[in-house]
Amino acid sequence: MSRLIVVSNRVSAPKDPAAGSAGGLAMALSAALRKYDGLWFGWSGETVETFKPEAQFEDRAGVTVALVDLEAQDVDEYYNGYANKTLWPLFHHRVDLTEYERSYGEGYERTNARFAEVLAPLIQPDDLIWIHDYHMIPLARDLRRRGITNKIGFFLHTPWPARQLLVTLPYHRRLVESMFDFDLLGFHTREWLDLFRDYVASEPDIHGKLLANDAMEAFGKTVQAGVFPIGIDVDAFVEARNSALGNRTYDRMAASSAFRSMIVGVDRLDYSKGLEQRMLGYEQFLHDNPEMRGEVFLLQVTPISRDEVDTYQDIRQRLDALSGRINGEYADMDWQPIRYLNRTFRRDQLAGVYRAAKVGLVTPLRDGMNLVAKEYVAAQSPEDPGVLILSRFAGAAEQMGEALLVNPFSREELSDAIKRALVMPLAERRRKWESLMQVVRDTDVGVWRDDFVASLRAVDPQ
Ligand code: ADQ
Repeated sequence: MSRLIVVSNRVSAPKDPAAGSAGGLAMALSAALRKYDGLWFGWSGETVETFKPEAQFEDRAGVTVALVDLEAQDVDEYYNGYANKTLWPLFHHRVDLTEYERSYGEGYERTNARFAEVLAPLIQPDDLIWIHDYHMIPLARDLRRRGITNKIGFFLHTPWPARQLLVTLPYHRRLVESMFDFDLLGFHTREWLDLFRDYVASEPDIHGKLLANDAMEAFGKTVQAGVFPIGIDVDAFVEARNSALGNRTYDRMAASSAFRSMIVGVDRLDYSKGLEQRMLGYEQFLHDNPEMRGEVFLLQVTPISRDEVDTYQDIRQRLDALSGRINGEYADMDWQPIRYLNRTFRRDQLAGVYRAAKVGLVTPLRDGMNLVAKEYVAAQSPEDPGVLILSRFAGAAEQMGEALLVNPFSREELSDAIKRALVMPLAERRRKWESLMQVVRDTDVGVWRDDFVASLRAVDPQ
């Protein structure tokens, strides 16, 4: 059987899977790599004075990882620059936050060429190569330039943007053209794939054609594409919920909430997650429903991320101020409406917190999929499940129509949905949960991974 080579900006294969902090994606890819005797390649997270085109190998719980160090300028221009200040905001429809610096684009191209230089000699003739995310879009092209003819797949974890916004990117054509050097392109939802197809069909002079079964032709090449909705490791999550620490956390939350209903939000600190709008919607709910004040609280768990980027420092300050203002205005001697925490938790603790929450508030302004929505559902107790409020702009909404779908830009809609979730009768909560849990189970992370690998294996080579 052919080997699988997974490539991502950061290698998240856990050193100790038993520690319980690794995400489902890291665990699922690690499991695949153990099965296919593969390799996980990516940036080590370290910088060096002068780039050396060689990888350092490590064994992480039976998975071989190959790590490359980058120069500080690469990290600035490729990672903090083009990936996180250009493509991330653009792909989340925030052209107002997108920085169009030419040096970032040059750093992105240079660093991907460096990855190709190190990776190419590690590839054996039958290997399947699976590249992840917007950091590494040109990598297939750079590998092809080095004579690599293996099947190469790409999976985009973010949304794909509307053509009208994508064309604000200088060199957008070069970026899309490099995607035609993959054999298979994977997106979370039909909507993201359709937006990509719209670009191919409408952009002048690229001679784009839409073919049967989501294949496409442009730039004189063809590529196959497909929808592969990512999921969570459901069994691991249910186990985490039932673990000793999961139960202890649940008991602790139940005791500390003193019969108040908990609403939970769990998100990286990122402007795409709609955290300000969420707090404003919750404030609206407190305003609209004076009789329910004191009976609920919002636990917002938000670890700091990408703090080297100015926009992230700005939003952090705004959230500190907003949560402080709402607490100042509404809190009572024995009640605080928002508990806002900037920290991470282990998966079993998170599962306990989710289970104790009557409402899961997942309201990104735009999100590739959103795994918190699925984790919240998987952690609920079947006898007395909580209610998921989900943004219609999360990729997850395409599968999870039984959630209370909301427009996160509207504080009134958020307020109404919170009220409805809190008073929803048990029979309706159960019915909704059963149908959502079925979806979460049917499309778990193993199904996602195996579907993608099988589709890549089956694709006709370029
Ligand atoms: P993210 O933007 O990181 O991922 P998401 O899918 O919600 O978003 O995954 C976040 C993960 O981090 C979840 O597993 C969650 O449990 C964990 N997490 C968040 N806060 C935490 C905390 N305080 N402590 C511990 N864990 C915490 C990107 C895309 C998404 C897409 C995923 C997978 O932006 O749209 O769903 O990749 O493709």
